[in-house]
Amino acid sequence: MSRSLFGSAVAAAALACISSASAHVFLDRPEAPARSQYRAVLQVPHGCKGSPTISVRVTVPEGMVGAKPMAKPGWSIETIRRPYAKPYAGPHGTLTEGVREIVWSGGKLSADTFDEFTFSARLSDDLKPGETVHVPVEQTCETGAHRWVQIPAAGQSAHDLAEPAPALRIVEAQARAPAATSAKTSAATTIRAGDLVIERPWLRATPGGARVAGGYVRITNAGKAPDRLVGTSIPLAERGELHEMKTEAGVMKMREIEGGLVLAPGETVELKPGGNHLMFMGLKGGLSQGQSVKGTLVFEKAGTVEVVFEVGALGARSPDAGAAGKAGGGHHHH
Ligand SMILES: [Cu+2]
Repeated sequence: MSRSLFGSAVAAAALACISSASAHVFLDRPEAPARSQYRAVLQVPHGCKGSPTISVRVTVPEGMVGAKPMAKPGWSIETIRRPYAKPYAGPHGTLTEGVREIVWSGGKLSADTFDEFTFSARLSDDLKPGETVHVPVEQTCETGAHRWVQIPAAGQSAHDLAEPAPALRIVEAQARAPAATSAKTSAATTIRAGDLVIERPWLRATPGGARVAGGYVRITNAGKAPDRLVGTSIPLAERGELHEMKTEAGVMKMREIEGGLVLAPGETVELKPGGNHLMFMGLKGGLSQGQSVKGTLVFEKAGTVEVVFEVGALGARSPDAGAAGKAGGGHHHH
């Protein structure tokens, strides 16, 4: 195994706008409220001594339940299921086994660029506020590897370790501040376009450097004839697509909805996290919570409709919610 402190330092300097932790593989949200759904975004900031990364293997720690990787264009995903140490009661029944390892491979991440590898999991009741959970990552490069698996001993700092495992601190679930403005904004963000009622378009904030963003909206066809959502755009993105989520061999994957999304008369279609969504690719900049972004929705019959997307929190499940990994927390980029 080769490891170069010099190479790490160069990569870190090149990525000075990220964080001082960028020499290591790390979680972009290192804290999460107890019992929340956590979106683990692993930042892989460099290769191995200049050699490109070709595989990333994550061990899902005990207590992170129902793990599911996010699809990643250009990479294939393998999940390894094993029994948990104990059964976990959850909203969808008791889970006795699940995904314990996730391997992304088949891609190639050059040593002078960084990327993100994402999975989602529920933090079980066993993970108490104040605890730290470690998410070991093995990074394989064309030449060499890094094993980010070291866990600090009691009293030791992760900074003293050469290859620390990414760490997640569990914090007290916070009461969310009431969304005082939501009633007003939701009225303002309902648009009628012919027979279509378009409600509450929103985007998810993006972590630093991300080049894709998810978008969501609710559309009701109040007319008598079907229509179809066929496209979307925001000026910040090279292109917008309509995506659906499909489970293939136990892995949730997203892909483009062919022929557009059918809006049947009298029906409401909800684009939301985990389901059908808008996907904006080739972002030229980041999206921060609280921003308003002009864009369009394109319909077969109703034509191009201008909308304003509100930007919700990183990983939020809804436009009013806090970040999935940090409800009510103040995670801001810049
Ligand atoms: Cu997508």
